[in-house]
Amino acid sequence: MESVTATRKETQSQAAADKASAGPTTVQQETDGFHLLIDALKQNGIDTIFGLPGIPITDLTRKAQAAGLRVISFRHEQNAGYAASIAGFMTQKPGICLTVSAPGFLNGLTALANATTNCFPMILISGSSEREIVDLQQGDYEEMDQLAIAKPLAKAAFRVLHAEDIGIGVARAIRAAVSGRPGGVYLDLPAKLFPQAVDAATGRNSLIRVVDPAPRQIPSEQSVMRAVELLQNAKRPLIILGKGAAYAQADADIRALVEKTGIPYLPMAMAKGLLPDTHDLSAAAARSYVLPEADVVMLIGARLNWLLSHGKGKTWGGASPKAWGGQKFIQVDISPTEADSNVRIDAPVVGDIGSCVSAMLKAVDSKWRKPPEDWLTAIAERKNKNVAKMAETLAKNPTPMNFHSALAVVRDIVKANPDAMLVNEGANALDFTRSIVDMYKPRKRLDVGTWGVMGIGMGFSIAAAVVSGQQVIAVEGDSAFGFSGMEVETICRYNLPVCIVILNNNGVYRGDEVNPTGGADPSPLVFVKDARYEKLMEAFGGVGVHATTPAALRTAMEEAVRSRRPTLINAIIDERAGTESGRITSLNPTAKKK
Ligand code: FYN
Ligand code: ADP
Repeated sequence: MESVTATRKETQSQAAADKASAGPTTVQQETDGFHLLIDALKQNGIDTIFGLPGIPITDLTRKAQAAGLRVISFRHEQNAGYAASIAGFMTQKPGICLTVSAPGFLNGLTALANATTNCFPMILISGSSEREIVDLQQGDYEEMDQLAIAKPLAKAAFRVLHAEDIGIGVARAIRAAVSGRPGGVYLDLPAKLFPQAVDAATGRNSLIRVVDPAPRQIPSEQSVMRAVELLQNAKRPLIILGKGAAYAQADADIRALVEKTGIPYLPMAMAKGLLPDTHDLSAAAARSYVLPEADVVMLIGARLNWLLSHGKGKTWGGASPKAWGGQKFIQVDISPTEADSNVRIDAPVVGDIGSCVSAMLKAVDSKWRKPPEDWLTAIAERKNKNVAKMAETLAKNPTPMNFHSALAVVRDIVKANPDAMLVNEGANALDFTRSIVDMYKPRKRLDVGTWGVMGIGMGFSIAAAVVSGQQVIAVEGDSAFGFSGMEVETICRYNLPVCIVILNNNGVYRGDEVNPTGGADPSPLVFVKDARYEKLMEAFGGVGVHATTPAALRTAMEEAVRSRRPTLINAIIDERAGTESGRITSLNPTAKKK
């Protein structure tokens, strides 16, 4: 039901007269911009706001909390923005980030741009300064034309000037964020809007409960048949599952399609667990074999961007860095313009993944022939070899710890707690975790995404805990942690079940670099040696652990999961462990060394 939180506006004399007579009250019901915004969000199923109070939205955060919204207040807007964006990914509802004007807005903007890049639905709501002064550039407090700045970085951007338009502004923002390819939306709310009074009934009528915000998009029958035929005639078919497939929440049908067709699949990082990583048809451990060898590749919610070497070049068996490897591609995606962006797409299937996959499932009938046995055997051989090699490395117990011996522990803990959310960022800390730690359920792995951005760690962890209520395990490089480390206070303040494991090797990539001049300054790539990150958590009442062995790490993680207390484990890794930029060393213009 609609629930306009009306402010009671009574003249003092009227109130006094009523009090005196104790007779029936004549009140004029009014609402205002604050309450209309809160009601518009609530009516559309928004229950949480991630943000940071300040001028002009301080009172909004108070009133939102008073009205029953959960308001999670951060130490820096960027982290609130990342939290909102990943809440959007997890729930298919736009995650809301609320910031102050100019600098607060800009701090949130990185996360908004990242959300757009990653196709996460999010709305950044920022208060802004007085329009008349901003537009004449007369030098207002935190003066900035925020709408103009947000536009190129967002999927859509809107400004509301009149309280009666808040309902429409919120409705447009929600539709833009979640329909079609999801993305980041900016909503500009000037300070003057909030106290604007509106008659309560008019206000109530101005609100919109958005009907069918992300309408199904049914693929054409012809496109489905074209794709299925191509797959059926393939000698070496491969399915690639991306985070769009994870987002779609079509888990059972995606699994059924893989299993019914018998086609091996490769999960992109955030699609890990969509089917359990231990699934027989997972080709993750044979990645560099299947990409060049496959003859037909079906992408489901994955783009042929840098993470897939643009679908061409040596990774795909091409003769030179830009040469096509000869594969035919099927692309299942909601965006009709995604196809042909890097290589030819022979069979685009445009629609929402749920509808596309269920249509394909129907087309795969009892006459379906599974892929040739020699393809499956060849993959299994590569896979078994890599898995055995990995098992051997994981079994070692070097002193000091390295990434493998520490992550062998994380792997066991995640296996024992498959509902736990895993957040992961860093370079080596990211790459090793991705290939060592198996995921068992969909949308449990949250990581640096399309940009490979550092700084998502604590924002994602907080949202993961708030949205899912599950234990969160954040595996962080020591450098990556630094971008959002202050949010451990937020984690403690809300008493969230977050266990942070810092794989600490004293620097960016590794910790043993020296200043080549012999000067007093350290290398730009190293940090304070033996930094005691765990004390940061202790400072706010959480549990801090300094772990130098896998056994100590295991005990600390088990205790964190048991107690659900905020925990930071400073896992000391050999400072010589780590490669520049991890598995993407080749992207460094000069340092091509491995
Ligand atoms: C994978 N592998 C495994 C397993 N899973 N071996 C054994 N067991 C298991 N379970 C193997 C896989 O076959 C590869 O070996 C290797 O491990 C690496 O697999 P991965 O990670 O899937 O492959 P790769 O080549 O690293 O993937 C490319 C990529 C990925 C671009 C998709 O690197 C990625 O997502 N990178 C994001 C990086 C990022 O954003 N970094 C931020 C850095 S910040 P082979 O088959 O033998 O090759 C600034 O520096
Ligand atoms: P990854 O990084 O895992 O490869 P990408 O972010 O590159 O994944 O690709 C995700 C793709 O999924 C995007 O092209 C996006 O348009 C698409 N997508 C997102 N949500 C849906 C959906 N519900 N239905 C169909 N496609 C979707």
